[in-house]
Amino acid sequence: MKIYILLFAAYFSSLVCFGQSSPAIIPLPSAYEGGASFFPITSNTKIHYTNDLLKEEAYFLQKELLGRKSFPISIQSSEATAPGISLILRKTTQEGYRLYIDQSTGVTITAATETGIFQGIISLLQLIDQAEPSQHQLAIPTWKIQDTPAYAWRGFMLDESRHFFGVEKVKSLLDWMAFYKLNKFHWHLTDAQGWRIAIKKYPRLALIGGIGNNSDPLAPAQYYSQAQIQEIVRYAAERKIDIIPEIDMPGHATAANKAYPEFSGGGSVKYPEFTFHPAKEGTYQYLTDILREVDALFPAQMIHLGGDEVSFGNQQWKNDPQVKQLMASQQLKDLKAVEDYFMKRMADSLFSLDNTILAWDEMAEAGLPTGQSILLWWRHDQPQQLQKLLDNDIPTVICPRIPLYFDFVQQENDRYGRKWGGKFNPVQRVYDFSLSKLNIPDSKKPLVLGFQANLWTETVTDEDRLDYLTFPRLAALAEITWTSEEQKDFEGFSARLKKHLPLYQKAGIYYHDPFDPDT
Ligand code: TNX
Repeated sequence: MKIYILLFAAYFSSLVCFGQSSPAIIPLPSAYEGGASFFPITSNTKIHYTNDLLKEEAYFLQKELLGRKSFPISIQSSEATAPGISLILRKTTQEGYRLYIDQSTGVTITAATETGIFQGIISLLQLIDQAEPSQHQLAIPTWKIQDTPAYAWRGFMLDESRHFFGVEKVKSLLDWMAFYKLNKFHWHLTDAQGWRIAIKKYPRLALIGGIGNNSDPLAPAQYYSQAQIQEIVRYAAERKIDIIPEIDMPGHATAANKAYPEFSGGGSVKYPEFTFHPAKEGTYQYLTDILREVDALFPAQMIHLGGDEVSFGNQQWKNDPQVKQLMASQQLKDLKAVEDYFMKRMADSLFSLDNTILAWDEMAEAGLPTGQSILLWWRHDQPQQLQKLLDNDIPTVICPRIPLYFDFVQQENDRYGRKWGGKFNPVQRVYDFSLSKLNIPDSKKPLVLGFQANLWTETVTDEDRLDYLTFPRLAALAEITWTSEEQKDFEGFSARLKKHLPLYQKAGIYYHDPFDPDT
């Protein structure tokens, strides 16, 4: 067995990836060869699995073949006796999968885990999507692929506070994330403009906090019921995606404070009622009760606590007698220390629920529990924040505004959307981003878990606009998180992307076409 694995590894590492055409798979696989002939999937082809753990994956492939190509084929829980599609779990230490398509023996997907099998299925589906349509067969090019992700964190964030999109759109985004092997969905569910998750103990959070959005402060309440959340979590799990909910605190709390003003810590002239109150014991109990329900809804055991931009709204803390008393008793020297104290207490609550704590880079020096916290570096104009995270040995997700904020426009002449000092995020800027742009010493590189793009939705008023900002940059994101830096090449990516644009069109996605200056 061991020898087989070694031979296998040696064989694939000898494959030459460059200078030959590549499969139109995004993200580009680590190693591949072949592709010159075809294996036909016909209505007699069967999906085979022998390990019960793979039942769900087999069913997923069956369902997708029917859905995408109107092609029903059956599943057999036995080894293949004729050319078919075999799903095989095999012990290896390597992440990822092997997809081997042979003219006479058919399709074999091998991996160490169900997730690896799923990733192999996705690559197969990308090839199937591009197969010439025919009623009787799907001709799949005979690629032999060995594939391993470069990073464990391949994330996308959606803000549903500023505008709300609902179950169907979120499911469609999860479909596309899975299609691009992205695996972490960071769900920004609360912010100043709206609270979007039902909490049983505090029903007014959704009923009152859910009223309004960035376009219309009086829009009827929109939020997810707990049953809807569970449905979305299940849908994501089927696609091997973890969902990380964000309950933003102590800032960005205006919507919650509208519902339960007794826990408000006030704000500033520009951002009234922006914070929770850091010096009332009740606030910590209230938020802990909320987190207990959130924890029960999200099995990934990771919750994002925000911690960003608290300074926008903590001016009232300065003159509050209770805050002054807290500062004296806890020896907190300034308002930043109050902020850190707040986050540390809430992190302790989450820690006791055995959750990993996530927060924005403002929390670099708050002393959140080591080994149990992950921070996200977003302020591209403050590289010293990234430096601090790494100096403090904090596992980090990289999501700088430039180039990974998808609310920033992707072309010069867009009228809506953001830019930063004239800079914006065209698909090539996203694609060209990599760790080597950041000057990180080799010894600190293992702290980087991966990359994430964030879609903030102040300017995203409807689904078309969401699509227009997300596609095709989601494909570029996939490639910076999965494909190794040495393999990246924008020209090759563009050639593959051109084959994906018709898929967006077919799915009714309102995408931006980077190759057509008129879109
Ligand atoms: C900054 S990123 C924010 C968001 C905004 C975004 C707009 C972060 C942690 N905070 O609240 O929506 O900029 O680009």
